[in-house]
Amino acid sequence: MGLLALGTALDWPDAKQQAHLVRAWGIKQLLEIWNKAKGKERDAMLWGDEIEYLVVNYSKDDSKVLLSLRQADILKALADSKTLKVTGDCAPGTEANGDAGNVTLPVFHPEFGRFMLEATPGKPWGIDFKDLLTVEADMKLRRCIAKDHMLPNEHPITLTTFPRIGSPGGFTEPSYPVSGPKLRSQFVPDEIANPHIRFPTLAANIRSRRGRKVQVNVPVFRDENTPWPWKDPTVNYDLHNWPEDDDVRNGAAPDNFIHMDAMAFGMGSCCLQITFQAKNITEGRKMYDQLSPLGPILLALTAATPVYKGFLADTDVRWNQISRAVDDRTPEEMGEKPLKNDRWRIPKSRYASNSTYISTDSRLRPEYMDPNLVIDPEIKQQLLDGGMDDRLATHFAHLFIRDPIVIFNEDLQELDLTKTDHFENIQSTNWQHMRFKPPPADNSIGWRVEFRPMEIQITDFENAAFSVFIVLITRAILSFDLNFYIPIVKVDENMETAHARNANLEKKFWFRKNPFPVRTTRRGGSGSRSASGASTPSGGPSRPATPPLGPVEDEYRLMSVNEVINGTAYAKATSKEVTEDAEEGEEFPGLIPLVESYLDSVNMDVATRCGLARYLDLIRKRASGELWTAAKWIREFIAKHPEYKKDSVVSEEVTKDLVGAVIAIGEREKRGLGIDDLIGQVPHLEKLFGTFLKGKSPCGGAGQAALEQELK
Ligand code: GSH
Repeated sequence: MGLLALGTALDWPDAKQQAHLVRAWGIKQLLEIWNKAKGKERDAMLWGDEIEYLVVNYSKDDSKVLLSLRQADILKALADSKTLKVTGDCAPGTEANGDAGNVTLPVFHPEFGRFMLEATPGKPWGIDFKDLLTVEADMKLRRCIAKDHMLPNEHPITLTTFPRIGSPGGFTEPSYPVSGPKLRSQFVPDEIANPHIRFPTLAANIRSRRGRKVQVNVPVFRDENTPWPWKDPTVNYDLHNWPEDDDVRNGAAPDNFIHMDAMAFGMGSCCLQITFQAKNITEGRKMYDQLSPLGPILLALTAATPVYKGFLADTDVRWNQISRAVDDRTPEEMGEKPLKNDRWRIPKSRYASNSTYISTDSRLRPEYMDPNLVIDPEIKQQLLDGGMDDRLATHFAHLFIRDPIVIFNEDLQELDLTKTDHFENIQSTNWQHMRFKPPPADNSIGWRVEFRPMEIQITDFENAAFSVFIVLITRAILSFDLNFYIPIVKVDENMETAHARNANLEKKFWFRKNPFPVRTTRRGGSGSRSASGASTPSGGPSRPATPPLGPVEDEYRLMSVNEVINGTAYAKATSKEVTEDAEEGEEFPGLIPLVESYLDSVNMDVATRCGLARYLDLIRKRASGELWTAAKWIREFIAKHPEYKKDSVVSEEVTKDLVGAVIAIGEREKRGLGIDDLIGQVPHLEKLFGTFLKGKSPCGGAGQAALEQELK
C-alpha cells in the first residue's frame, strides 16, 4: 500500500459520471510512461516482500481476544518515533536489511482494516544470496519494532483472518454498533475500516455500483454435530435501517453457507506479497507469465484460512472471499440481467486470478490465451496507436474495462502527464494474482512484477521460506529459460481447486509436463540429477531441438502439489492422499529440484546453501504432507479444544486460546527459543514446524557432510 492521496472523494453516482474521463487520462498517462520507459535497460534485479499483520488485544486474564482498532495511533507512533531503533527487545534481530551496525529500518504502512498493519523492508533486497538469509531476521525485526509501538496487550499476529470477525457479542476494541452508512453491514461496524477516505469510499462505492451489498458466502464445514441443513444463526432477517437490509430477505444468505456482507470480510485478510524488479520490460513480461501458473500451487501450499465469523469453513484459503468482498459487478455485468446500461458481461471480480499472458516469448501460443477475454476495444486501439504492441495493449485494455471506484474531485481539474494517478487508479484496483507494474512517472525504478496469491504464515520463518522460494524459482526460471505455460483458463480452474480443504494434499492441479526450453537428452554426466532422480538442465550447452508443436492439451496434465514441488519420483514415494499417475516419459522434475539445480550452478558457500536448504526443506515437507499447512493446524487445534462441540462453532474461548498459542509461538520465535516447551501444551505444533523452530538445520551432521560432498 503506497502513499494515500487526499481530497474530496466522489460518491458513486458522481464518480460514475467521471469514470470515462479517468480512464481516458489514465491511458494517456500509461502511454507517457510506456514511451519513456519501454527501452529502460539494466535495472538492478531487486525484490521486496510485504507482510500484513492483524493487531489483536490479548491478555491471559481477559475472557476474550479482540481486534485492536488503534492502527492510526500505532502508525503515528512508528512514524514519529525517534525510538524506531533496534534496541532492547528487538536487538537480537540486528542483521536486518542494511550494513552491519547500520540497519535500514523497515517501513510500516496502513491497510484496509483499522486492525491491520503492513511492513516492508527499509530498502529492496538485492541479488546477493546473503540477502536471502537476511530476510527472516528483517521480518522478525519488523514484528518486534511494531510490537514495541503497541500497548502491552496488543500484538501483531500473522493469521490471515481474525476467526471471529463479524461475530455477535463484539470483536473489536473499542466496540462500535454495526449497520453504519458506508458498509451497511449487519455484522461489522463502519469503524472496522481504515478511516482514510479511500477505504470507506471504496467500500461504499463498490456497494453502490453493485446495487446491493457484497455477498461473501463460504460453505460451512459440516462436523458431526453441525445441524443440517445449516442456517447461519448470526443473520438478522428483521433489520430495516438501509434498503440493503432487504438483501438477506431476498436470498443473499443461502443454507449451509457462512454469510458475510462487507468488504472487511475480504480485505481484512492478510497475505504475503513479493515484488520483483526486472532488468528490462521483456524480462518483466516473462516473469509475469511464468509465475502465473505457480499462483494456485502457492495458494494451496500456504493455505491458512479455515475460519470465518466464528465458524469452521469448508475451504482453506482466503482468495475467493476477498474476490467476493470487492466484487462491484452489476447484475447486468454478472449475466443476471440482459445488458442494457452496462457495456459487457464480466466473468470475474476485480480481485481474481489474472486473465492475460503478456510476454513477447515465442513459446506463448495463442491457444494459451483466454478466448473470451473481455477488453475495451477503443482503449486497445488508443494503446496500439500510441505504439504499444498487441499483447500488452490487450492486457491493459482488459484492466481498463473496470470503472475507477475512488475519484478525488481535485484530480479532475487538468491532466498531469508527469503523474500516474489516473492510471494507478484503475491498475491498483485490479487485484489480480499477478500484477505488472510500469515504472513510476519519474522513471526512477524499473518494470516490476508482483506475486500476490500467498497467504500470510504464522511465523517469520515460514514467511521468509516462501519469499525465498519464490525468489529462487524466479532465478531458476530466468537462468534455465523454463516454460510453465498452460492455457490461462486452466490457471483459473487451479485457483478454484486451491480452495478445497487439504487441496495441497488431496487435489490435483493442471501443470505443464515439460518445463524445459529444449528437449533434454541424458548425455554422460552432462545433465545434473536432482534429489528426485529427475534430470535437470546443466549449465553446459544443450542441443536445441524444435519438436513440432502438438495439440496444446498434450502439454499439460493433472499433478499433485507434491509432484509439482518435489517432482514425480519423490511424490510417488511420499504421496498418501492421491495417486501420482505420471506416464512413462511424463515425469515432472519438481520445482525444488529445479531450484537446487540452479543453486548447483552458482557459486555459493556451504553455510549459505545450508541456510537456504532450511527454507526449501519446509516447502518440500509441506508439499509432501510431512508438515501441515496453517489451515490444517488451526482445524486440528480447534477440533482438539475441550470447548469445541463438533458443531462448526469457533467460540470466543477457543478463539482466545488459538490466538494465545499464535502469540506464544511468536514470542518463542522472537527470542530464538524454539518451541520445545510449547509442544505438549499446544496441540500438534510439531506438525506445523517440524524441527525448524528448534533451530535444527537440515544440513546439520551427516546432512551437512553429504552436502559438502555433493558440492565438491
Ligand atoms: N490483503 C490483500 C490480500 O490478502 O490479498 C492484499 C492487499 C490489498 O490488495 N490491499 C488493498 C489495496 O488496494 C486494500 S483495499 N492495496 C493497494 C494495491 O493493491 O495497490
